[in-house]
Amino acid sequence: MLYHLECIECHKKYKPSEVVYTCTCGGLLDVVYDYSKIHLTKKDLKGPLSVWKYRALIPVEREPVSLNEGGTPLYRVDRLAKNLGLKDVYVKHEGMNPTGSFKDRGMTVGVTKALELGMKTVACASTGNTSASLAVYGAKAGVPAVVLLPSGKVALGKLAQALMHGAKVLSIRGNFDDALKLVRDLCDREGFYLLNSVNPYRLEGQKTIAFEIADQLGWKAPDRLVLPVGNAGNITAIYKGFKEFKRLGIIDSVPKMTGIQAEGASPIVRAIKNNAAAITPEGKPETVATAIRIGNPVNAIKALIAIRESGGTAETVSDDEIIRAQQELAALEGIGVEPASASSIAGLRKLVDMGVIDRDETVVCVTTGHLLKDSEHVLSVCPRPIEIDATIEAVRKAVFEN
Ligand code: AN7
Repeated sequence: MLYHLECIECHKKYKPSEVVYTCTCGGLLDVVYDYSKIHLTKKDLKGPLSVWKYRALIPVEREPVSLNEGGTPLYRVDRLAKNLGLKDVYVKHEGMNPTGSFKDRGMTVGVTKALELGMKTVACASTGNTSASLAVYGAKAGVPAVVLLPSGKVALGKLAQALMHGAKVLSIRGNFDDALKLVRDLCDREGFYLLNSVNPYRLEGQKTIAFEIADQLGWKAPDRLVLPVGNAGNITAIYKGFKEFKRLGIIDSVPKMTGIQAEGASPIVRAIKNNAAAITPEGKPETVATAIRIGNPVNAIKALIAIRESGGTAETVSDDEIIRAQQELAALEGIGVEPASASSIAGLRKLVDMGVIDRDETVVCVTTGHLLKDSEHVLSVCPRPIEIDATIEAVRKAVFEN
């Protein structure tokens, strides 16, 4: 067997044919490969970018359930960089995936795995994007999807996707952490396949963000990677991707993994600052960035390892800083992202100002979701359209006068 599942705490092993999400000891699972049997070189990686280009490092056998995910742009953002006082900044815009977020990379793998395991229903809890992606990939696979959302706290674009693509959408009177607990119980009782990022196969798809960045930078890793952290799956996955490419001799180094959380939902940042072995969950997470309104990140232990091992760090940003960064990225670079994604830019600015990030570093910020996911928020922070009569005088007056 080329790979197996293994507990990161007690190292107990599980076969790929087992439906299991966490170890009997409670530890998180990782997909572990026999790298001596994987021969992947830069030459094998010619051609357009996509998640399934890296099949040699993706643990499924069957034909993928795919909508052409991955292959997102890496933009060089010189005007923003100048504004921040840096020289070399890039944005990996994951909002350009089929459903408008990075979650598609994990879902194409996770839903394919569900079919491979013969699962009849897929399910997740979500702050929004995971549910949109699961609804879409469930539809593509012809498998019913059940999604549990925190009532009143999901951006409209994401909810619209989950509804239109035919998921059973349940609005839970509680927050994301409550919904996740519930869906884990539901999956255990009903035999539904759990597709939150506690499922290690999801992360195997998401690690392709690292592979693409390395390729787009000319087979190099950046000095630093900055990204929003909610349930802490993505930071874990991207770190794994860079480590794998280093191990296979495709790149020479791994970036300093730098996680950004909103002030009102920052258990990982507190654990890093306090040098704690584990997080202390937050009972009442709150932020304008609803995607990362999470108090008890399920992948916290893996994320703490990624941040510490790579020499990275974690920092909080306020809602005002998030909104300012969102507007700055939109106006200076033409890149439209949702609030959670803008936290990476806000965090970069803060860490440069604090002197933590060196002005000579090459930095890649991951923007995880598209602006249109949360247009209600846009209307609350941007000026309203100017309503006028349909005459040229009125138009000229509005254009030239304040
Ligand atoms: C835009 O959809 O958790 O740290 O349920 O939608 O891997 O959780 C979304 C997370 C960042 C955080 N940016 O990623 C969900 C959900 C956006 C997101 C994150 C999310 P993780």
